[in-house]
Amino acid sequence: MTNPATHFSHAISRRPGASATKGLRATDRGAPDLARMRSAHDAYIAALRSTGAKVTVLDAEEDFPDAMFVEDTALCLPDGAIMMRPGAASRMGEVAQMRPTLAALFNDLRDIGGPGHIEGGDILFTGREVLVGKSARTDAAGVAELRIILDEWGYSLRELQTPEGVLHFKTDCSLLDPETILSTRLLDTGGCFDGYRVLHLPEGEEAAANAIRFNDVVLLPDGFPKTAEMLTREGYDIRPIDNTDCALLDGGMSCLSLRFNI
Ligand code: CIR
Repeated sequence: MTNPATHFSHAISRRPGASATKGLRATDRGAPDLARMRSAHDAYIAALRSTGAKVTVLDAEEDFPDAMFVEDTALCLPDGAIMMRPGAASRMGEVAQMRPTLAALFNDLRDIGGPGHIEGGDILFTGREVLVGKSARTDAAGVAELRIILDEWGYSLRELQTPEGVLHFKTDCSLLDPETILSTRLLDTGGCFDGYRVLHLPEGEEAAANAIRFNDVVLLPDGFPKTAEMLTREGYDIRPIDNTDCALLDGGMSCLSLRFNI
């Protein structure tokens, strides 16, 4: 039986729109180059498809500059999908845009109704548990509402804290296999990954932390040679993807898709 945290039959992505140049960012290091961003996005989709998965690519959504970061709109599990409630006001409307697509695929579709907030980037499903980092986007009330649904579905949820100044929990970590987490040293303090094998990002390459294990490959931001070498040495089949432009908007590999089995 394949692990639902690493092996997927489907993914959903959304093409970057021209409005992506206005996407949220903690620090303004310039606007993304749209042509390069779109070609990196194409390479990302091709890497997902190369594993045999079906990838649905939704049209760009110009009204929502961050809509390409679809991961934040939902949590998809074998039992059903849960629509999130983003903590960023400008991103709230993205959820309604995604909902019909997931409603057509999942029999059990739930909603985080509020008043709390939670974004998918703060949730790491490892197969044995769901780790959720509170952050500037995800609050205790949002986590509590998620917990009620996950209790019903039989998952254990562990509430953690995303470090100050880090956008999402998964900005700083990724699941490489059901036993192994790739993490920055900053996040891996306080025992949040006790019971897992942890590979630390080499110093200076912390920006490579947001990778994804997708079937038998690991999509990794390009340009981090020490991390690429470490993961290859550990036996992972890595696919480097240009993340230059998404990085300007604080995005990485996980943000660009919803991944699930149906
Ligand atoms: C934002 O600030 O919401 C977007 N510019 C980036 C979202 C990245 N999403 C993710 O890490 N799951």
